[in-house]
Amino acid sequence: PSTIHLKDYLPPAFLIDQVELDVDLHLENTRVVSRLHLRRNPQRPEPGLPLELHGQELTLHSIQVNGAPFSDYQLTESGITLHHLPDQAVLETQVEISPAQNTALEGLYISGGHFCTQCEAEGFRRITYYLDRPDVLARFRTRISADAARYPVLLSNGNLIEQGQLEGGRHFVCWEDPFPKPAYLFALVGGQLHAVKDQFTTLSGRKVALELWVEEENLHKGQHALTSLKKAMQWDETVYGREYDLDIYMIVAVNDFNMGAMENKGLNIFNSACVLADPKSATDRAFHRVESVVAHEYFHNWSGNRVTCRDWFQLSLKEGFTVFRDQQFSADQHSAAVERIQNVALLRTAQFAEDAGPTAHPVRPESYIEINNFYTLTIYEKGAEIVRMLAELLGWPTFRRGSDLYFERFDGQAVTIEDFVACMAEVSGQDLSQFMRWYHQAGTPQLRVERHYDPAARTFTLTLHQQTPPTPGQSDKQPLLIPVKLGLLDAQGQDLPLILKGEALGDETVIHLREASQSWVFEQLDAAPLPSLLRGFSAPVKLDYPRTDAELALQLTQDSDGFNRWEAGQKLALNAIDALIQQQQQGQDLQLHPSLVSAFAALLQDHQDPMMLAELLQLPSEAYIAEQYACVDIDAIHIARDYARKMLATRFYDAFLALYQRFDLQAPWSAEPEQLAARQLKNTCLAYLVATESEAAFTLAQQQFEQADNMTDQLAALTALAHAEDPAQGQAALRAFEQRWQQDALVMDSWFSVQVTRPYADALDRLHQLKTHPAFSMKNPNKVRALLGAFCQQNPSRFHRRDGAGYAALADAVIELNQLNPQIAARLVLPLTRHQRMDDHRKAQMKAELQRIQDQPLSPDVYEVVSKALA
Ligand code: HT7
Ligand code: ZN
Repeated sequence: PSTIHLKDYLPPAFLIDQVELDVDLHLENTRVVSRLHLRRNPQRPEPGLPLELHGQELTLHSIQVNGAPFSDYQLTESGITLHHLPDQAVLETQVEISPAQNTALEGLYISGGHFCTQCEAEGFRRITYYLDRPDVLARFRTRISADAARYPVLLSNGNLIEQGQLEGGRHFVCWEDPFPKPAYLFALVGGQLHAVKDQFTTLSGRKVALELWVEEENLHKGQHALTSLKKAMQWDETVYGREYDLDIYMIVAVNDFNMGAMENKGLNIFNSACVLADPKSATDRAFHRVESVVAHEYFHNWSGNRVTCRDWFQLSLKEGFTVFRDQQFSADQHSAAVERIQNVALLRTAQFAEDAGPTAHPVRPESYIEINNFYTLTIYEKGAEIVRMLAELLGWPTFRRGSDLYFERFDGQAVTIEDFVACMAEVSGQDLSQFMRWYHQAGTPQLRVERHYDPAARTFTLTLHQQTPPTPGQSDKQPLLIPVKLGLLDAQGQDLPLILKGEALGDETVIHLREASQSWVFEQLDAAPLPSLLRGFSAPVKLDYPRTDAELALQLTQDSDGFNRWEAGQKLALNAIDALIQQQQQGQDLQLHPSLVSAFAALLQDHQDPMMLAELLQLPSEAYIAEQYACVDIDAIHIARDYARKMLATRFYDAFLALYQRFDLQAPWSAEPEQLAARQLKNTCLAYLVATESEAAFTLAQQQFEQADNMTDQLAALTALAHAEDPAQGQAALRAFEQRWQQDALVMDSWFSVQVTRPYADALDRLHQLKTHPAFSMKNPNKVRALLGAFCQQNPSRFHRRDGAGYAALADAVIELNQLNPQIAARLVLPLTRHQRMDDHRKAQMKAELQRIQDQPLSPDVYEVVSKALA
């Protein structure tokens, strides 16, 4: 497979002003007629350039130019090159495609008997020959015809302009999208669907019809998405001044989908897991996911659709900015501190691991083989952190002026990350050239902290050293501009006034670290303060900041920054777990460090915000613990964390029980924030209670399982029972759950995941059994993620079994999926690529499985990932 380089970017030889598509839908042989209104691109004045159209798995029937047959072309596997075209032309192609055979779920395919499309990044070329690149923006008119009884609903982008009956029981519709768009935003749906409808009135008084199209049996699961959509529409008007532009906004739910959702202009297509929710069948987490994904796709209408990417190297231009926007939205709807904690937890486990592994890449990559492999946590989450830092550096009002300028200046254009940052530099007058390194350098910077108090001078000197480790292809790293938000705490944990060079800065400030090492001298301090650094996680860095247990305990209970309170608790827990790991490695008896016990005592006494308390009581995940070590002892981590959890559960059994019983178990479900927080905290307590493996706790879990009127409580109880050491504890509940929910594909996903995340030796046997369950299918990405993804990513001690059977199971699945769905196969294989910090025995086994995959005929998607991991 060939590598595509950013440095080779050239504008297209032709532009397309208008596209007329005629799609005649049939399962096996859909006919697509496309008429492209072309003209030469003035940006490419070289004489006689041919037109190179992309096309994949298309059967070509005919080509005409300006109404006459045309034969001056060459056909290849990846497209068609047309020579000696006039400067302006209407090019008509007729092709045939087979949606029923399309298991890759890119282009036009079938899900649950409905036709649907996925065109980002390069799916449109599987529908017709086209300039399938984001810098070619055209107006689309789409005529769809299909069997009227089987596909009564036919949708595409824009406004419905015509419809009617045809012979042979067929019908047609015609849609026109007035906004020029790149082909990746094209969408088409055909099926027996039903709509939940609503309306939104924009700030300027326009009425927008909102339609959520689902299968009939899911109509009752649609309200939450529509409510979320209206909240998002209003939020974008209020916070970013952005109004919706078409008269209709449609969302369609499909069961087979490679990712979460897709922001096609006026016709979003969603994975049903990210749009359907009712309290009986969906957890609070699922409700939150629906709200944030609906908002994310809606926000793309400006950050992505109205202003799009020049090329796929600029992907984070739309994704990083849009994730930042959806995070701001969620923070405004819920607890801002808890939202930040959860986002950072994901970043620091999964994105930091990606940035330290063989597939590490800059947020603006230089090259790729398969663009689908670059829809990564780095592009999305680290990209969002970069935008967050910009907002922090500029301050919100200036950042907002920069965003207004960006949308105004580039509306209707395909642009670059430089264009975005240039707007921010222009409105702020700041030189952001050093800041651009965040986009170009891969790897997570490390910040080392030194502190010195001078009692005679009453000054406190804070010194920060930054260093970014080498990553594949980038050995030398330059210092970054790192915004560090901080406060100084006194002995009681109160914020001290900050005075730097005689200037009073209030309780909190943001210092700008630019050099490899830099110092700040804070004045007029009567005693050594405790710095509260990187408040709100103001930059995506690893902080090496040694503190005593007493200092961490002070921050945990007193820091005015919610994020840093949580962070101090995590650090205390990491220290205690590290001590347990060392005790094991030295063959000593395990003894939990008293500082963590005292921290839990303090937390459980202090009846604070229940949502925050539920977060504070969580121990760091095994994945995050593993992130702390250059050589990972996977078994020791599992044993140490489990021991700490059980010790805390036993020591505080009564406190957890009292807290658990504080909540009325019979209270009917409600979406109110207090109820949601209560469920979070109650289920955190239940997990600790059951960790003691006491009969009384199992009885509580059993009662909750039977009485719950909502999925959050039911699934929490099921998980507690099914993750007991004795597999018999969970058997009855698992069977009852299966009986109750076997018709609900989304709930069955949770049932699969619960079983394979059991942290015991039988988890892999369960995985093998469940692969033959009638509800499982390798062709459905949600099922693959629920079973194989959950086992490999959420059950580290079982995936990394010493006998290598976990690795073999993953490799077998990747080899099978490589044929069916390369995009999903290339994502699934990622846990096998994280072998660098494993012990030699496991490293060798992981590499052997990667080699076994590499020895197969591979898709470019899997080839790219596996070859990087073996390099
Ligand atoms: N912009 C979309 C990214 C995407 C995608 C979505 C569904 C299936 C395949 C896909 N490939 C790329 C989703 C988003 O970030 O909003
Ligand atoms: Zn997105």
